[in-house]
Amino acid sequence: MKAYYFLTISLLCVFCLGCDKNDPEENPAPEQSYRFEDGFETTNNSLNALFPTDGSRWSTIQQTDPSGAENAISVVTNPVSEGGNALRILAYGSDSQLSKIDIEKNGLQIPEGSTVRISADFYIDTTEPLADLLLLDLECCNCWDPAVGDNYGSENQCPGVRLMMSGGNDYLSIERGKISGSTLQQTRYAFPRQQWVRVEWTMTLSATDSGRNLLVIDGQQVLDQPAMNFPNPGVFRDVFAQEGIDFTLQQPTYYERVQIGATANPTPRTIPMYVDNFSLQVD
Ligand SMILES: [Ca+2]
Repeated sequence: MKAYYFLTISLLCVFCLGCDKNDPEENPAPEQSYRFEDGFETTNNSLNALFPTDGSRWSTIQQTDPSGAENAISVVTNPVSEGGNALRILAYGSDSQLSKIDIEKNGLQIPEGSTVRISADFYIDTTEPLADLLLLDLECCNCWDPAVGDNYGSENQCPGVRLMMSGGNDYLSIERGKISGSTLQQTRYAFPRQQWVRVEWTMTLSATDSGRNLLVIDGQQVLDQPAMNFPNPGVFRDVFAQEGIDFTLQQPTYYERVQIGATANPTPRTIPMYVDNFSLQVD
């Protein structure tokens, strides 16, 4: 059912894109810039220190274990790309459960029209195939129609855009299935392994095909492609209408959370990785 749903919305997207233009003046860029940066620095490698009660650092851990294995997350001193600590992620392969282990910052309010710059360093400590591994998600959950609820499973209830290994193995690309878009694919630059890799993802958010999508890996620009990168109310309405469901994208719509790590590891393989030097800038 889920596969059918994604296929349906992907196909519909082809027909619907560009037929629901928004007035740019209705979606002005935010009046105040926002910046969050975190290099996972702690004393005594304390994971808890990343979650202070004042909300100034990270919000939570997302963890879904496969049956028979327990994913792991910790603060380590080696390797690091910045300072004295990095985040270590160990994501076991998926079985009947989709394996996930990542760190999340929520409570954001990033509207259409914003320019979002997300950057981080990744160290993927395996040479095994990584096809479909997801590393970074920017999503809204409050925009989901509460009247529709979980009719399509919890996987689908937070629309957004994600960075995914694609192109057969290790070409990091921009995945848009949760907003009914196709993957913005690159095969120019394979993701280096067992070394630090700088990832810089810049978007100007738009619910039409005028969104800007720029991806730079280790200083190599691998994507610069205009495309929708924000949920479009008309697309969601039309997609769900095909299933006989009334769906109203909740307004105002904001991207509200960012997740980094193995936000999903659909491979059957164990993936050890490190993350450091994260920043998110909204203008
Ligand atoms: Ca650090």
